[in-house]
Amino acid sequence: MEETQPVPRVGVVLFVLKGKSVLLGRRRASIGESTFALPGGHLEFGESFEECGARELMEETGLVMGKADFLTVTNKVFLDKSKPCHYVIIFLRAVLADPNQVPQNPEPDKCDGWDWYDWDNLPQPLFSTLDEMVRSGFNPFPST
Ligand code: 8DG
Ligand code: MG
Ligand code: MG
Repeated sequence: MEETQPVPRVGVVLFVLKGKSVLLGRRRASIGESTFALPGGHLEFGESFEECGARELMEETGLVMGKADFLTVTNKVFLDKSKPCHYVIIFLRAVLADPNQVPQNPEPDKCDGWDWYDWDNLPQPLFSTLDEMVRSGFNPFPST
């Protein structure tokens, strides 16, 4: 059988914000195993970034996404894996449709659970791409 060449994939990842807190979960996945990461996943054919973000948030946390805004984009190659990966990641800032809704963990094979963490006191270790953003001074909160 013909070997398929690796290709870059597109992901949508969400900074879900509540007050001064952000939603994080500890990953159970080959990339970033045991690190705290944002909800998100792969863009599916025909989806807008917002549709992908809302679907991944629902699949991963059961939460309903409210208003979302584009924040930034990264282009990252993960070479340290047995199977190298290349991701273009679209980062959105989002709030919940209902700020009182509590996160669930419908994919326990992929995540230990979700919780809110104060931006000024983030848990460690953070997922590498998130860690790089935080260290560079990136701030997902609206400037007003
Ligand atoms: P899917 O099957 O549900 O479509 O995908 P997933 O299993 O939810 O994908 P994912 O690994 O959570 O996200 C896709 C890739 O996005 C991930 O392998 C690496 C990249 N990525 C970053 N930063 C972050 C982040 O903070 N959170 C998440 N979830 N993915 C991130 O570069
Ligand atoms: Mg997912
Ligand atoms: Mg995911």
